[in-house]
Formats: sequence, structure tokens, C-alpha cells
Amino acid sequence: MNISSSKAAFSEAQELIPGGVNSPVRAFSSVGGTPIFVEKGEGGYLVDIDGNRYIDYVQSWGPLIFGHTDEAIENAVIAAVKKGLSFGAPTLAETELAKLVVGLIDSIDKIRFVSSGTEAVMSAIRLARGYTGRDDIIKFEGNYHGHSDSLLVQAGSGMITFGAPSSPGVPADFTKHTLLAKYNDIESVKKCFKDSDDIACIIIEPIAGNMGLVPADKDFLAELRKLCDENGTLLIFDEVMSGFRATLRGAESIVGTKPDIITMGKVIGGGMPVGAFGARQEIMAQLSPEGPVYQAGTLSGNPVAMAAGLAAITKLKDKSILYGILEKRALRLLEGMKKAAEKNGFSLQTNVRGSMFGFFFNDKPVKNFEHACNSDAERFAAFHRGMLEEGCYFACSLYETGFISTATTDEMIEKTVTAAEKVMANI
Ligand code: KE4
Repeated sequence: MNISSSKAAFSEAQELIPGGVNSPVRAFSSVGGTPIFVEKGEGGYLVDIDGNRYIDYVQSWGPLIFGHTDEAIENAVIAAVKKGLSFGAPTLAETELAKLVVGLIDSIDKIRFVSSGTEAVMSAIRLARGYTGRDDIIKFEGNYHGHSDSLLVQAGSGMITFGAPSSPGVPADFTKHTLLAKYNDIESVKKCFKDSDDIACIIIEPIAGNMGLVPADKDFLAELRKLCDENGTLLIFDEVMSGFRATLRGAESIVGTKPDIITMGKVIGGGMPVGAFGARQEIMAQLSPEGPVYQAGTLSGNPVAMAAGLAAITKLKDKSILYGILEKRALRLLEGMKKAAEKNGFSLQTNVRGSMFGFFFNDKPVKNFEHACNSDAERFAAFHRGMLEEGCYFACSLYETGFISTATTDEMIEKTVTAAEKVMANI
């Protein structure tokens, strides 16, 4: 592929924007090579500024379940834009989208819209702390919940479960209330409850997409629910990525465990900046202006973003069969990639949940972050570069998740499998 314009664009961007990107993962740091600069999206394709076309398996990290330039979403946005971009006042669109989402997810009675997943999670944690009157929270190694300070933690020293900051600029004081546990390991969670009797909430990605795709075991989630009930702790499902990507009615509809609070994002905005968090009435009643827990946002519930989200969720609500169709395509893709890997003497661990898929160059199953870190990162990087050369745009980190959209046709899947057979023979 000739990507000379992207190379020049990346050099120029790096003069003005840290790392040349507005979100770190986009810089291709872990896979090498130059990030392609996108000119446009077209259905299931991305087109770069050199005119190269790629089958898009990133879809803006999840939002675009209908692919690029979906007509219904486009028309809804254009109609909304013509009435004004933002009012800072309530609009009917917010109530309509709230009605739609609350109607689809059993465990929530009310919802608050914000402008990103980070904001949704940050607000949900504050709500949990305000509702319980407690300060400590439990999160899991390998789960990512956006970049709010108390969630940028890594394992502390020794056996203590309290986290240490994972980024400079986060004071240790801001993470001293965050305990870390191991995904799919209930004993590590029980230890946290031994180390603190002040736990406001457990936050988990029930279908983790930020250590690669690693779904939580059903009985593990059931155990979490039990621990929360025994300790008066709230359970938060962070579904910013998995919401409306794995199923139509929330992870609870497939794992059988209900959370107390759900955070959402990505698909709920149809490609525009929307995050949200929801819970039953008695919890949401604590939120300002009804209750004392403060939370606010200039562009929260922005009418143009609401129009995009409304168009997307309206299209989804009558089509729960869609998830089975997209899952089949994901399984076909991974089966082809797995066969190609095995033909070349190495293993691929794969996971699929609805339109989400993940794969690890690893000969053992991946059930937590430690396992994911034992995957072959070099081989992943070589695979990513090779597939890009073949016109297939995969997530540029082994700790991310891939996505199938309604615009990802069977022909595209077959083309990708053929490309994988060629690339796997050379990595
Ligand atoms: P945003 O603030 O990026 O909208 O959402 C944060 C977030 C919260 N919770 C989960 C489960 C998430 O996956 C995310 C964001 N996901 C990443 C992809 N791994 C966004 C991509 C990026 O950081 O550029």
C-alpha cells in the first residue's frame, strides 16, 4: 500500500498534537508502522488519504454497528443539525432515547446522558459512593473504564489490594480508595472485602474488551452479585463497549446476573459523543438536581448526538436477531484465522460475543489480564501490519476488541480469511 500522504500527515500532526493523535491507542505504538489517516468511511470500508480502501474491523472502537454513512443515522443527524446544534435546555429527543434504552434494559428505571464513556463511569462511581456513603471501590486488572483518576491504577506493591497510580499526574491519594482484583477469580475479590469494610461498589466489564475480548464466567458474576448483596455494595456493569454490541438487552440478559448500575457509550451515540449511566429509581434519585450527588455537562444530551443515538437504537430494537447474524460472521472469520494459524504451527485463542470478537496468539485459554499479557505481542504486531497491507484494518493493539457491523458482508469475511492465510504464512 502507498501510504505516503498518511506518513506526511502523521509527521505534521506530531508537531501539533502529542503523539500526533487525540487518543493514544491510535498512534499504532504497539504494532509499529504509520497510522493511516482516514479520508472517509463507506459502509464496511475505511478509505485513507492515499485512496487505499480497508475492510474496517475497528468501527471507531465499537460505535458503528451499522458501518459508516448509515443512511438512517445520517438523515437523522442532518435533520437535527438544521434545527440547531445545541441548546443547553431539555429536548424531546433526550426523553425519547431514555425511553428506548430504559425499555430495553430490565435493571434500569432511569438514565443520565453524558458525552463520553469516561464521564459515564466517573459519574456512576460518584453515584455509588454517594448512595452507599462509602469511599472504596473494586476494579479488575485488565479492565479499562476510561481515564478518570481513581480508575488509572495498577497493582500496588506486595500483597496489598489497594492500587497505585498507573499514570504520572494521578496523586496516590486519588487511588488509595481503589482496590484491585483478578478477573474471573472470586478469591481475589473476597480478599478485597477482607481488606476494606468500606466498599461502595465493584465495577467490572462483564464482557471485557480492553484486554482483548475476555468474557467473565457466568458463575463468577453470580458470585460478585452475592458478595455485593452480603456487603451492601453496588455492582456496576461497565458496558460502554459491550452495550448493544454483544446483545440488545445488556449483558444481564445473557449472563443472568443483574447489576445495580450500568454504564454505556459508543453504540448509544450512533457514532456521536454520547455516554450514559442508568440504575433503578432509588439509586438515580440520589443524582442532582433530584438528590445531592452532583453531576453535570454542557453538551450532555446534545440534540444532534441524541438524534444519532435514537436512529441507531431504533434500528436495533426491532432486530435482536441481528446479533445472531453478526455473531455467525465473527465465528466464520475467527474459524478461518484459527485454521490459518494452526496450518503454520501456532495457536489462536478466540472469543466471540455477538458482534464483538477477539483473538490471542497464545496456546492457552485467556481468562484474565495475566494470561492476555502472555500472548505473543510480536506476532500480533506482524499480523496487524500484514493484514493492513492486505486491506484489512484490525485494532492496533492485542488488548483491544474487533467488531463486525451489518455492513461487514460475507464476501468481506472471505476476503479477510484469504488474506489471513497469506499473512499467517509469513509471521
Ligand atoms: P470513552 O471515554 O473513550 O468514550 O470511554 C471510556 C471507556 C469506558 N469503559 C469501557 C469498557 C471502554 O471500552 C471505554 C473506551 N474504550 C476504548 C477502546 N478500548 C476507547 C478507545 C480509545 O481510548 O481511544
